[in-house]
Amino acid sequence: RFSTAALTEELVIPPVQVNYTQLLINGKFVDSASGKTFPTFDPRTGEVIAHVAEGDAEDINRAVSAARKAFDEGPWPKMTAYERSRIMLRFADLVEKHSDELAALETWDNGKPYEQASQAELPMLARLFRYYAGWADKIHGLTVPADGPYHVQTLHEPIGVAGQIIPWNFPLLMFAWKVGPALACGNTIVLKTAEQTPLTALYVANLFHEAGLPPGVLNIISGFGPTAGAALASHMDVDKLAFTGSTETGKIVLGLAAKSNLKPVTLELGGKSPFIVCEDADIDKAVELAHFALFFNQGQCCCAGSRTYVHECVYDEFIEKSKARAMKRIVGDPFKKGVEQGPQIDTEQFEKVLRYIRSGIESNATLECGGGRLGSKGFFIQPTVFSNVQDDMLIAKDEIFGPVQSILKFKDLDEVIKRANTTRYGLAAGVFTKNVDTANTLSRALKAGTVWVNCFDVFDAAIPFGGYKMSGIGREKGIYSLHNYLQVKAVVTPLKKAAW
Ligand code: TXE
Repeated sequence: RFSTAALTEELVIPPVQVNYTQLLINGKFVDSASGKTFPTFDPRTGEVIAHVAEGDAEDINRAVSAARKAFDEGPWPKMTAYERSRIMLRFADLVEKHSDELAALETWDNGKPYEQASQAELPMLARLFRYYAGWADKIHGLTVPADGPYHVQTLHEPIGVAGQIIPWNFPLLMFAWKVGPALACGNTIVLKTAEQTPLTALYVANLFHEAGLPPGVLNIISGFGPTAGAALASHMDVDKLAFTGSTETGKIVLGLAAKSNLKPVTLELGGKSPFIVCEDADIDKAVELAHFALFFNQGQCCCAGSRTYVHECVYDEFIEKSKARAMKRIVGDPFKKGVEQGPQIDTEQFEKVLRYIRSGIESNATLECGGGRLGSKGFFIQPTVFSNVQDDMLIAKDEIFGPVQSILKFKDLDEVIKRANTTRYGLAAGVFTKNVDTANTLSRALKAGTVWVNCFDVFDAAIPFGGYKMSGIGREKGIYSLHNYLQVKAVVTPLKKAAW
């Protein structure tokens, strides 16, 4: 039993314990077929939190069979949409009831600040399920005017068994983005969590059953990518695959889907998003927003504003103030009040970020502050700012996924548009200006799935999210995500002469 109260003087957090470590198949917690387990770690210390059942191909088979039966035999897809939406609403209420324990468990397994988990992510989790509960009974087809004596209608049907693979940076939100729309449309699900963060999805899936979800509708498999993940992506009885993670793994799962049963795939992948500060911007606000755009969630955001382009007229002032802001950033135990930045997720990501910092120094970018690990325990990294970054440096091209801000200088709009778009990614972009013409020009010219103007990381349930280019395929959230989980069937019936 872990008591967070011991870790903090100022913040009172309920003690939390790990209750669920098995796989969730057909509404029951079960061991893996092999009996194997794997450890999940506390990123503050590198110590083991718990051993979790390790799912493999055989467990994916068991989970897919349960999801198939629940889809084919019901009751889920055959329930009224209103009944489905009531269960989703009850689930959202339970999330709110358990929100303190859930936030603590998320922080423990992931390392993100408790205040962020409890004040931002848990409310968003409940909100997203309420949003999609609202859609459940508003999904309907069309009547279509055809050239001839036919009555033509489209039926929007659930697609079947959805396979979903999620990453570790926002374990609960990624669960919500995937599960919410799939359930609203009447699908059944096998979801594989990330091996770094298996705990909270098991907890919330159990709440879903408490809310009345029938067995087999939502199955959760903890396990590794090349085993459990690959088995899910290549399963012949999975009708749709949704994946969030790296571009490299996205290519692999797309290939596995193609080689197996050609299941449709949505992908939400990496990014290298530009954040453009124009000469007319309020510099203090721009500095704060650019800082937030990059450092939020330890820099572990697919849409992080990781190329900060600053107009030459305000560049020097911007660098000074960005450096001062980063040096003030409060890094420490994520359970403590006021802490803005916790540890990176694991040793692999920690080493990757430090490698990129070394690469920035070696390529002669100017290290303004930070540049190394913080402390000697856990995976903490100093908030790091580089100036004089050039487009061809690795730190300006690759997704670092850590607290490393790269600041680049630009002269005019045409130039910055071209440079901002010269990337294999296209997930998001930020624009900071007081001029509406500049805002309109940039937001139309930037090749990115989201453009935030004078704001960043606004993640309303109704706003679609997804990438251009190698940042992905398809959109999640909003009405757009429903299309990922529906088949459209055209039904054509000849009309009698009198009716025509
Ligand atoms: O990602 P992976 P990793 C980026 C970020 C990070 C890098 C590597 O740059 O540094 O990816 O992180 C499962 N078949 N993002 O290694 O491997 C895996 O088990 C099927 C961006 O964690 O893509 C996990 O559940 N599945 C990102 C999920 O894929 C496989 C969020 C993501 O892991 C698999 C995370 C396989 N062969 C990392 N191999 C974002 N877009 O937000 C792995 N997986």
